[in-house]
Amino acid sequence: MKCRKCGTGAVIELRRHNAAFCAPDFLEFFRNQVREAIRKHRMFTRDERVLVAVSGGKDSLGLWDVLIEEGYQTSGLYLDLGIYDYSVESKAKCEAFAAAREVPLIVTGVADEVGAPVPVIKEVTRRPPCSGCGLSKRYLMNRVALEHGFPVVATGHNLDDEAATLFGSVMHWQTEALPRQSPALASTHPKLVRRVKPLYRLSEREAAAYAFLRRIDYIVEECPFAKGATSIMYKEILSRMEDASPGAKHNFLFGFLDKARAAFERAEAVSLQECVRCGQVTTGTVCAFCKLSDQVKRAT
Ligand code: Q46
Ligand code: ZN
Repeated sequence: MKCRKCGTGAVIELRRHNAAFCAPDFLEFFRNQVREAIRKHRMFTRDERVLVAVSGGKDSLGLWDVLIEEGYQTSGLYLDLGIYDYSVESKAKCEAFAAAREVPLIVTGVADEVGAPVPVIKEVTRRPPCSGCGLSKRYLMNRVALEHGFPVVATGHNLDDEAATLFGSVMHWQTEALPRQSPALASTHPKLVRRVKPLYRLSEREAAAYAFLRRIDYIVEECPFAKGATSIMYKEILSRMEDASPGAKHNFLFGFLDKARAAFERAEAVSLQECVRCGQVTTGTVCAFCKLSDQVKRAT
């Protein structure tokens, strides 16, 4: 196997691109895909400060690494979910990464903000852990960005994540979720920051290879609550399709983005208000996050 660029021995084959690369040329390919994502969706400029949401995993730390190398003004945001050893270890990985590169890292504890860590929220609400966790993460990312003056939050979602989310939304015909499936969500209210996913063109395997070749020390274990999540099942199904037909994930996601997404955009815009309690954006009177923390406080 020879590198497509320079002809020396390749370390990785990308069947989807019908190509193989040596280590330096793979790293350049990876960075090029990120550059293309940022350019195509006008994610952010060099004058803007970017808040990178990091979990300690290969995707988000890999993304942060690329953005630092590219000279963007970044800070990391680690949300401490309070999920046993997993959170202790993933926080340590983020802190070590930030310290080694001398970049700022903001740490916010879900337990401090909601009143309890994710495992307790799960008990109190009697709902799947990812429900309260996801809600808290989306809310806190936006609020922390606003409080610190960041116009945009970048997350490490990759092609596999995005294809699996799309698959889930299509399986259940969640037509309200489909227009929000995008590599870049604009700010639709002064209190909503932009949300972007610069790794959406890169697969999970490519993100793992990047982190490995860059010697990034990331947490390999998944969140203990990820086991049995339907998104994992969707990823497995899509990976089987990818094995049989390289490019299947890419075609599924990019076909939707290019050809179908616009058809699901709702004509009537939802009216956004500010939560009477916390001032963050909501469609009701009190936001879902304030309702969740009320429920947690009553029960604990
Ligand atoms: S949502 Fe669910 Fe994740 Fe939260 S509870 Fe764990 S698996 S961390 S991406
Ligand atoms: Zn609120």
